[in-house]
Amino acid sequence: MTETIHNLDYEQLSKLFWQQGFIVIEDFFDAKIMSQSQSCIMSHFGNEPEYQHDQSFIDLSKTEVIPWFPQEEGDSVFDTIENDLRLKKLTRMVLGAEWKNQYCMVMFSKKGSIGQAWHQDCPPENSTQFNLNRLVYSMDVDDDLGGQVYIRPGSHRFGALTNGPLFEDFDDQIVLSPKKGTLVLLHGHCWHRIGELKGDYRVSTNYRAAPKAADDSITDICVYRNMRYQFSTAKVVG
Ligand SMILES: O=C(O)CCC(=O)C(=O)O
Ligand SMILES: [Fe+2]
Repeated sequence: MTETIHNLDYEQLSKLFWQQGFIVIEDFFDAKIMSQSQSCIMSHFGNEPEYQHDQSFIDLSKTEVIPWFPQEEGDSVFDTIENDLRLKKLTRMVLGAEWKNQYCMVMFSKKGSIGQAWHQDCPPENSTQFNLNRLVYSMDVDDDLGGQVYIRPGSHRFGALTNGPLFEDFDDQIVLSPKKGTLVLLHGHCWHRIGELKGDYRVSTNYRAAPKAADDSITDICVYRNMRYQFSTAKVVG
């Protein structure tokens, strides 16, 4: 089911995205721009970054990750990646001519992070209301590092996550180990989680986009197996 596509057949990639709820393209970005992005991220986080989310959110959601919105600070490497014409074309093929950028969010995990529990980035009840994760990996994720990406293929059509263990292994889950330069497109309704980090740190950057019809606050409520959490109010809402 997980196909890795190397040449850019935009039609085929879009079809595969809608079948699986995600696609993986290795070597989408060249090593030079990935290294630039990575060193910018590392100099921002330094050696001892602190978790910024509310402690009760971290405890409840099992999400040990530190977000950063780098475009607010104006380093142009993030704009260069966001403006990549192939990325824009692929996004257009997947979302249609009318789509919008949401924001660029770097996610940093420290040594010992348990990762992120199964979640959907936004409520799945209305199929027109979703975000598109455009995940760019500026460092290798592999077995030794941990922090792999777990996805249930086709689960953007399954509706809301069922109750159950927050890090359950599903028989049909797939596990991605994205290398430096890999682009992963992932539908926000698709069930996904991040595995435990065994190495020192892990970095991913999400250039979130959405269909034009999606609400601008679409990712304000994240769906977990044990709760729905609203970031703007820092409250459990269901
Ligand atoms: O860090 C990743 O690989 C993906 C994290 C995630 O769940 C997301 O960006 O929605
Ligand atoms: Fe997510």
